[in-house]
Amino acid sequence: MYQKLTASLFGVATAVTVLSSAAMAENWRGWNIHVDGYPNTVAMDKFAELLAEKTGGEITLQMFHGGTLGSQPDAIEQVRLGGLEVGNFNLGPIGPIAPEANVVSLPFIFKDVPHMFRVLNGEGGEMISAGMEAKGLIPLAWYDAGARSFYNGGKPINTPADVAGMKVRVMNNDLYSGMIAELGGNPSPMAFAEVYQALKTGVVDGAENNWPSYESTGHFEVAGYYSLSQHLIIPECLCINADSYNGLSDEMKAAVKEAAMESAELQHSLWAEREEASRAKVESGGVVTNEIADKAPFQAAMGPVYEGYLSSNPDLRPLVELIQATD
Ligand code: GTR
Repeated sequence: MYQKLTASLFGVATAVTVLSSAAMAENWRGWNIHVDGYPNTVAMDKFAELLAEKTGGEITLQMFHGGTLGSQPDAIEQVRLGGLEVGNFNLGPIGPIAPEANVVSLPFIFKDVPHMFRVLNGEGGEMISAGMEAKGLIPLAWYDAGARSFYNGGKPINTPADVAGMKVRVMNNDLYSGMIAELGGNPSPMAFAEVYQALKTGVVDGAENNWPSYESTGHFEVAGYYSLSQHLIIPECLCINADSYNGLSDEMKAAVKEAAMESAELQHSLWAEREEASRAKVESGGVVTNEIADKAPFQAAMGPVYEGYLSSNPDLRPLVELIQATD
């Protein structure tokens, strides 16, 4: 009897040892919405490569591109809850979950992309990161997504009156719906993957995005007027599930962080090239681009959007002011 017990206990102990050494190698899964060759796709693949290299194979990452694992809001939930470990997310759809991160979705809050990065790399970035971490997401590094402008199939937009009555697709975030409504348009929140058909069939009249997404999705083929409103400059993150990261040893954390920073560095340089290439491609495909001589009326119309954000989040006024005071 005693012998039998020892033997079976020994069996259990062996099984536990085998299990725990198998559990040491982490196999992560990552989400990305973009197509092959897009700067973020290349940079996320680079992240996977660097991760394996810098952790000596202890952490591997399998990337799923093209939104194959679901829409962005769903994928954000997945990474928050740990169903997926990693994602390249736009902060737009993170805003409704983490109010601090929603500050970047206030129209015209950033003067330009360098201003956005100065904020992200300072105290503002720390507040945004802390707000995201409290919701289960850690931004390991920031990706560039340029500026978003309006496009549609009917006419150039020069004033808010040109947006009036237009049905415009936005990402899922009340701030964007408010933004379109304040310009007199009809906001239509919709998943990224549905926008091409919606533009083509006239379900919406227009949408808004940066040059690379306008080009990579083919939206330019069905909405040929691109008006440089540059009303939103939204950063993106290379984000990780908070428990997956916080459960790592310090050494592994450093390796993961380093891989993310190097991936972001690559993304930034690929982004700069792609913005130019995408613009050249769509313009040679017949897109009519216009500068907006006076953006002040667009900015002035955003008062209620700011007021709405601040009245729901009075404690975030200092963050808004910090961004506005950052040179
Ligand atoms: C792109 C962004 C995507 C997604 C998309 C959209 O610029 O990189 O993550 O947010 O816009 O409009 O849904």
